[in-house]
Amino acid sequence: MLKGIKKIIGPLLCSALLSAPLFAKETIKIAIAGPLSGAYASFGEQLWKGAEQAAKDINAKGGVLGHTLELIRADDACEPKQAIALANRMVDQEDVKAVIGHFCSSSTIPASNIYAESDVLMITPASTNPRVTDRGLKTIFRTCGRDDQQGVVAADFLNEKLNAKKVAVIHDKDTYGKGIADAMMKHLKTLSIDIVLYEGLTRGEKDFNALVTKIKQVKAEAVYFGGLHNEAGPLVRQLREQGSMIPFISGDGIMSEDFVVAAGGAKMVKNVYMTFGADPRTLPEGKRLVDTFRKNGYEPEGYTLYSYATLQIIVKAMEATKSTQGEQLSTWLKANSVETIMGEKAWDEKGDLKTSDYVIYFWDKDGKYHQYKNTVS
Ligand code: ABU
Repeated sequence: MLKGIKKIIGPLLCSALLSAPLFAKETIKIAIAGPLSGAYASFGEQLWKGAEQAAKDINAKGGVLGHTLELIRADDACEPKQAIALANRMVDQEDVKAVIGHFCSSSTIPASNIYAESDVLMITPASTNPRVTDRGLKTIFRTCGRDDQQGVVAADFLNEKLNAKKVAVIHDKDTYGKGIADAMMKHLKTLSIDIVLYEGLTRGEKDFNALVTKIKQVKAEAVYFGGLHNEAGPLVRQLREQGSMIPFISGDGIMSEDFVVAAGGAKMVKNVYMTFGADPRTLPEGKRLVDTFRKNGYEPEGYTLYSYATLQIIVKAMEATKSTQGEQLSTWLKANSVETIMGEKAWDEKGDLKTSDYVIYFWDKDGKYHQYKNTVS
């Protein structure tokens, strides 16, 4: 009911918020939604740190048409039920004008229904499952790619560079993990590569020794894992402890140095690869920002700069439309591109980026990741 009324009177209120002097001191609230606690908190921290720095920089230059940005911490712990409750709270109680997040696709998908119904713009910097944007919700966007894009890059790498003929495909049974494993496998099948094992593990478990034994029994020449670092780490460690040095490849769900910690140290992640967008830390547009993060003792890894860019995009759309109404922002974003710290971004009708930039990374002897350019040194 509240949501229905908001949708009808929303445009009036929003236009008042951005134009009337009466409300000149009112802040514009933006939710930063993701796992800010729990096993995947390092990813939530990436989203928070990026948006926090962006808000600081934007507010220092006068905010959004004179309004200060206020960020709201929205912790879903990567739990779909918590994400739904949180989305309702952000919309009904916090009255947020846009959402950066969520991180986990399994949270983003149900939460996005609530934002769309309430006419609130949601841009996820990190949820890569195709269903985030394939459901046709008008106010839902992303600043990352899709798993049907990164899965193909991983399969081609297994075929062309690793020359693996027998691959074990493991996933964590979650929306993202199973989805990316299946997308990768679909392309692998077109390359006539044998899938010698296809199995789901349970999130939160730490002992994968029985699974590793199976991987060895089927004589897999490489392992593909769909899931997050908390499970990828122990899996690769136990593989190495059982004496197998076969290549291990995964997706953006392990894009955190916490993966190395979960694996038991840098020596365990030798011969580990992953897919992720081209490293935004190396772009000239972001150099000064990267230096600022590093000066403050924070390495802007993974999705940190994606989150920074996402707030730039939201602000640009609000300034251009003089509105916070989701559908107006959406229409503008689908018709315009935005210059960000990660370069120029533009979207298709579904809210997906028009350009995909997935590449392969490897982990070096010090436990740092680098883009793979035909060598791991
Ligand atoms: N894309 C990596 C992990 C987040 C998710 O899509 O669930």
